Amino acid sequence: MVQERTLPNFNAATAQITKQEGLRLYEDMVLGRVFEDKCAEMYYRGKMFGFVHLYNGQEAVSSGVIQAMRPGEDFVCSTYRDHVHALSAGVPAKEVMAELFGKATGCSKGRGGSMHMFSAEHKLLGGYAFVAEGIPVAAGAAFQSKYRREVLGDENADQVTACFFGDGACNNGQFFETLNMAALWKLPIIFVVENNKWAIGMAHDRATSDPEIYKKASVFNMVGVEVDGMDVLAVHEVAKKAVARARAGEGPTLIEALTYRFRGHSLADPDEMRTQDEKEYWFSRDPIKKFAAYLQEQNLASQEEIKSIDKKIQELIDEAVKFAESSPEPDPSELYRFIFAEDN
Ligand SMILES: Cc1ncc(C[n+]2csc(CCOP(=O)(O)OP(=O)(O)O)c2C)c(N)n1
Ligand SMILES: [Mg+2]
Repeated sequence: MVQERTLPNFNAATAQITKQEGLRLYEDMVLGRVFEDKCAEMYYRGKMFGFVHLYNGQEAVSSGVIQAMRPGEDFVCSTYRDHVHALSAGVPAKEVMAELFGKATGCSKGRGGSMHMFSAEHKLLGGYAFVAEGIPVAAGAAFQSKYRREVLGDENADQVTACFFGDGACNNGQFFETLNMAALWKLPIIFVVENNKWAIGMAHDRATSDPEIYKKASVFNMVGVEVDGMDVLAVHEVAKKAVARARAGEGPTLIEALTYRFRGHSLADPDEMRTQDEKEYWFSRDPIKKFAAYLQEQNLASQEEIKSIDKKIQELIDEAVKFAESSPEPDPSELYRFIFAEDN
């Protein structure tokens, strides 16, 4: 038997989502899942190089949080497991796929690859290869919103920043230093820990003094909440509250989402450390299957509507692959471009 943490109580009836909201959350999660499954296929067919870290299983966290924000205005900061955060933030699937293929049409112009998705247009602050590297960067984005609003008097500068990172990152100094500053300065930021129980092959419980990460917020006088990261509605509810708190100038929140990655750490990982029992426990809690069933039970969607979303997303991803395959490589004459800022 797998010993798992007791999940926090959540009454779905309090969520009261509309049909439109429900379908949007569902579609966003399916987009992440189908995209990542296609990535695995393309990686093993030799279409992309370097490390590729997939997000399968964790979709409810990305969708639940980012769909509670204002697309194209609020900032999102990711890690090396960044494709799905980029998609939820609105970066077109074809641009994310092209980036993975190293093509000039990719969202980072083919210069970044899997771990370095970026989009100024969609306020995606980047994927970051170093563990915890994005945390201070996200605090910088939140600081500039506050500074522009309070010091420069820009009424429109009410953007919130969401900063995603893993359980492993919470043992890193940047986590503690940044949370201290964010709380001190009441920055408009939400820290989202995706606790998937593992940092490559290191089990979370063996690596940290108190495995309940949300409790670490209390030493900074910050609100800390734990949430079932396999339940998109539960994540969405806590995210909405955290976004509202940040936007109202009441400061940051630390959200610990209890989740699981369905694949190995990266596509090069044989995934031999985790037990079959543990994997099966979490597979049975698949956030997408669970939410599809919920939508139907609540009469928010019919089986046909669910199927038509699945089909639409499958087509979109097939198009994304065609786009990536037919796109040009970056031109060698542009080797030195995008290293320094340009004047235009
Ligand atoms: C500063 C730093 N140390 C070590 C590594 C090697 N490394 C890459 S991923 C990883 C595990 C991080 O786990 P976690 O933060 O839980 O994120 P997850 O992979 O589970 O999403 C480590 C140690 C790194 N990339 N950066
Ligand atoms: Mg982890």
